[in-house]
Amino acid sequence: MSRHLKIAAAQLGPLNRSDTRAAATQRLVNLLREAHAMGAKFVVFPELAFTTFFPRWWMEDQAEVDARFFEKSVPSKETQPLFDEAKKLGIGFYIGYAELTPDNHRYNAAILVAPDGRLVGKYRKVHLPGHADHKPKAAFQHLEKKYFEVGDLGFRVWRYMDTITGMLICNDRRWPEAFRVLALQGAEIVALGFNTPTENLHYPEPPALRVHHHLIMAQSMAFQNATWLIETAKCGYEDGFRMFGHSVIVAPTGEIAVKSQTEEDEVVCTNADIEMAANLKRTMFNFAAHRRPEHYRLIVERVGAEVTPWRSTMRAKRARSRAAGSSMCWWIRRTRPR
Ligand code: CDT
Repeated sequence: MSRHLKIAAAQLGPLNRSDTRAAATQRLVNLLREAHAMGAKFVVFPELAFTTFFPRWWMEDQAEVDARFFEKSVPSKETQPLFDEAKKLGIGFYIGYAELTPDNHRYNAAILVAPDGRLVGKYRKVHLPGHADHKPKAAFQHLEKKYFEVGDLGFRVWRYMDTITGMLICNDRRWPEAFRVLALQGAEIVALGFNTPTENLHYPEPPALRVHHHLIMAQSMAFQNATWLIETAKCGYEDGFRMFGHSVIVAPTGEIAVKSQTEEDEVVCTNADIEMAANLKRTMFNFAAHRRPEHYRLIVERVGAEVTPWRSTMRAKRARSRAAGSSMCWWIRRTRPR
């Protein structure tokens, strides 16, 4: 049985602070039309796709931040044309935005919309990178921990366009746990939007190495979880700060099916064989047959790495060997000075 779906990554070039939501929406509509002309049925837009990547600035007037960068409802009057066009063209899509809830919570969110315009699901970003404090000496800020709360919806999948589809956002792609939780629910497609600065805020790092990490993560996450993975960038010089492109669609084999070439508005598309994911889940990555969760308990019990100090390891081993009736075991002999 073959199951194919034409999937696309609709990358955005820079959206500056001065760009209105209406202007951003018009560009998204243009990308949607381009994807439609390529035959796409499911389109993934970037993280925070209606505005500039505002967490790069320290801002104190939260009311102004809310008005300029957060969405109180999606769609809104300004963003409605994207939803209308998608419905008209019969295209399903993923899009990221800054969500302000009626009870005043703020999340970095993404939604999944069906080709008939129905809202299928919502995800709120769990892994928030950066910091919450002002770093006046840094070239730019990464204040996701200031502006957003940790997502409270978990990692879910949806029956969607004859597939099982899950959503993640940007920094989530660095955490294998996020992908595995989706894969354990049968995810065949993972959609993810990102904004990744070309410069590392925390320590000097060659930009090419950052792209290398982005690509090896995408390839390994797709393969080890037997999913199609669509990762879409917002990129280019946004308000003078560069973010890299390299939007990719990766097959469940870990091979890059298509990749963007620019740091501008650009669509890449592929005809995805969804059964390829299902087959790998029955064979190499048949979780039910091969996983050993009884040995993975630390994954959920421990947050940070804890290394037992060498001295207490020695003491524990000595005590164990004494209890076993041996006065000295091989590892003490080996560590004793000769
Ligand atoms: N938007 C986002 O999550 N960006 C992060 C930057 C990490 S460096 C603070 C990313 O993982 O790409």
